[in-house]
Amino acid sequence: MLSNQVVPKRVRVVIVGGGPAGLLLARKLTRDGMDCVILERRSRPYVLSRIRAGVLEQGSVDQLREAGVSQRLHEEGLVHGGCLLSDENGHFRIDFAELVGKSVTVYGQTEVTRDLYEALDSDGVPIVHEAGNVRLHGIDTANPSVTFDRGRLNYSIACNFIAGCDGFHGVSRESIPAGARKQFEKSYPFGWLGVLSESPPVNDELIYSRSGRGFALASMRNPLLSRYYIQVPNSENADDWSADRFWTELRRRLPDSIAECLETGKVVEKSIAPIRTFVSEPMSFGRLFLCGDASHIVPPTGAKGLNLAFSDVHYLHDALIEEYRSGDGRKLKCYSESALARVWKSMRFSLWMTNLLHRIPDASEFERRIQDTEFTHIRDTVNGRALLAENYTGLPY
Ligand code: RFL
Ligand code: PHB
Repeated sequence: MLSNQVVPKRVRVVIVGGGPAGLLLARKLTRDGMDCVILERRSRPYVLSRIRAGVLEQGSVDQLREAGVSQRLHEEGLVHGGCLLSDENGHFRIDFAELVGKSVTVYGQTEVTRDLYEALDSDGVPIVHEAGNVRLHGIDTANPSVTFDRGRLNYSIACNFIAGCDGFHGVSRESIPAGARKQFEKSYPFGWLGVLSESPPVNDELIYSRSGRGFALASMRNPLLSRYYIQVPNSENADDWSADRFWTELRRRLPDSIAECLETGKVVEKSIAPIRTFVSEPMSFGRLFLCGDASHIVPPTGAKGLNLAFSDVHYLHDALIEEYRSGDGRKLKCYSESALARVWKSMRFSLWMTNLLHRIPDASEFERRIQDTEFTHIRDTVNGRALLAENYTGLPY
C-alpha cells in the first residue's frame, strides 16, 4: 500500500518488482542515499503469503546483516553445518563446517520478505502495490521512465536507472529488444510437489533423498514447521494429492530409519513447482539492469534461486553506488558480465545436483549406472563431498 506517500515524479532508480531482489536493492540504495521507488504488481498480503525458498548462503546472510535487516534472522534462523544425502543404501552427511568451514542458514523467503518490508516502511521508501500495466520507456536513452496504472489513475516516473526485479513473468526482460537478447532454456518432465506441514522436522538437518521412486527433500522452516518435497511428473495435479497419499509416498522415498521418525501434521500449503532452467543474456541494456529471476531460473535442487538474486543485487548496488558517488560508470558497464559469471556457476551446480538426485525418466541403464557411480563417488571421497559443500554453501562474490 502507498500509505501516506504520493507517487514521486522523479527518482534515481525505479525498481520494478517487490520480491526479495527488489526489496533488498531498495534497502541498500536507500541506506546509501539513493532515492528509489518500488512498483509491485501484487498486493502486499499476496507477496507476504508466498512460500518459496528456505536456505540462505552465508553471503546472503551477510548482505542482510549489512543492510540492517538481520535481527530476526539471527534470532530465529537455523544455522546448519551440514546436510544429509541418502539413497536406498543408507545416508551420509556432507559436513560443510569441516569440509569448507562454512554453513547455511535456514530462514524462509517469506520471513526475509517481511523483514525487508518492515525496514523499507521505516525508511519511508515508496512501495506501490497493485501497480498494473507497468511499461518501461527510453531504456537506451539518458532519460528513461516507467509508466503504470493504479486503480483508474495513470502515473509516469522519470529516472536515471531502472532495476528489473520482476521475476520470470515480469515485463522488464521483455523490454529488451529480442534481437539484443540471447536465451537459454531447458525444461524437465517433472516438478516438485511441496508441502508445508505443522509438524517438527524429521531431522535437524536437510535430507536430499534419491530413490527408485523419485527424489524427495526433507526441509524445514522452524522447529515446529516442516517443508517436504517429492518429485512428480509434470502431468500431476496437486489437488489429487491428499495428505495421506503425500505422506505415504514421502516415507517410501526416505531411508527406513528416517521414515520411521517422520511425524506428520496439518498441511498448511501444497503446490507443484516446475523444474526449469533459463538464462537471458545480457543482464543489462542501456539504463535497464535485470536482477534475479527476471534474468535466470535455476532448478531448486541446489537452493540457489534466492541466493543468486541476492548476489545480483550485490553487484548492481555496488555499481550504482560507484556511479552515484563518483560518476564512474565502469562497474555498471561490467554489471552483466560480473553477475552472469556467478549465475553460470550456480546454474552448473543446480543442474548437477538435479541430475544426481532425481529419477530421470527414459534414462538408459548406462546413464543410471553413471548416476549411481557419481553418488557413490561423492559419498566415498573427501573431494567429492567438498565440491558439493563449496557450491552449496555459496561461491564467493
Ligand atoms: P520474485 O520472488 O519472483 O519476485 C518478483 C516480483 O515481481 C513482481 N512482478 C511485477 N511487478 C510489477 N510489474 C510486473 N509486470 C511484475 N511482474 C512480476 C512479482 O509479483 C514479484 O513480487 O523474484 P526475485 O526477487 O528475483 O527472487 C527470486 C526468488 O524468489 C527465487 O529465485 C527463489 O524462490 C527460488 N527458490 C529457492 N531459492 C533459494 O535460494 N533457496 C531455496 O531453498 C529455494 N527454494 C525456490 C525454492 C523456488 C521455488 N519455487 C516456487 C519455484 C523452492 C521452490 C519450490
Ligand atoms: C526449502 O526449504 O524450501 C528448500 C530447501 C532446499 C532446497 C530447495 C527448497 O534445495
